[in-house]
Amino acid sequence: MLDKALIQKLRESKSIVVFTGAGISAESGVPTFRDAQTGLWANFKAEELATRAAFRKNPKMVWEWYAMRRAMILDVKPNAGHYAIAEMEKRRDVLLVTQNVDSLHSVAGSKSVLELHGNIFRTKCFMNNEIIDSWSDEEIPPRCPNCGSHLRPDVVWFGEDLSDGAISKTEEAIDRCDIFITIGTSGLVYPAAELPFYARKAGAFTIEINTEPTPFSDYASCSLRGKSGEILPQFLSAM
Ligand code: BV8
Repeated sequence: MLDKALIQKLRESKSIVVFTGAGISAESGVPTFRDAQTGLWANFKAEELATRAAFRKNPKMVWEWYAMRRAMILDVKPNAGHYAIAEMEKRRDVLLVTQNVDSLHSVAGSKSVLELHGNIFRTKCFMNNEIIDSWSDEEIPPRCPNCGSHLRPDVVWFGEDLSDGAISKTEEAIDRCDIFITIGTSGLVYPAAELPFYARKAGAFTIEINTEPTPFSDYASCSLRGKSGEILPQFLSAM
């Protein structure tokens, strides 16, 4: 159960920034980044596969890793945590900033979603980053119909910059918000991992929801240990 002070904070809130990581999709059955890889990719860490170098070295293996993840995500549904955040948008001014590439927040009905690390269901040309909607499946990975280069998922790989303005747009929203909620992220990937600390410095009331402690836990105004799918519906009732 939430304590009275926290319920009061949520009740009085006007503007909220919600920041999510892979943990919010765990209860939908999507393995988190910390979970071990399986199958053909069992000997690789996600950080080793999600890079330009890995794609250049073995485009087929990396393309098929994303194809397997897309297929797995298409088989799952958003969970109570995703739906609670989507519902919050109808009761408060909410900006949802996610590190996830699985689209589950949008499927759950969230409208104001900022995808810091792209989206696994969008595909682009490896050479010029142009989004490509259709291609022939003769080859794996498929070729760009315009220039013949390989196609790749439109996600931000390690070593690649986030899209222009994503972080500054988030910081502008944080400067205006009274509550910042960070959910299901180990806080190990930068620059996204700096956002909760930015919110603390900006004077927001910072709430963490995670099943384990993280580098931010000791700095949060309130750090809740538990599952986001169980805690977020309680937040919604307080609003
Ligand atoms: C950048 C898309 C500037 C791809 C992702 C050396 C060279 C180059 C860069 C670096 C370098 N060293 C460091 C860097 C920076 C690097 C970085 O941070 N590396 C880390 C490994 C140290 N960052 C970058 O490269 C970024 N770009 O810096 O550009 C630059 C440019 C050139 C040169 C230098 C700098 C780009 C980073 C983006 C990478 N792309 N995703 C794909 O998906 O395939 S990151 C990916 O991993 C996710 O998007 C997510 O962001 C991250 C995983 O983190 P989490 O979401 O936190 O998930 P995780 O599994 O870790 O944790 C889950 C948590 O949930 C756990 O705490 C668990 O306890 C909790 N949980 C589980 N179940 C529940 C739960 N909580 C609540 N309820 C539950 N039920």
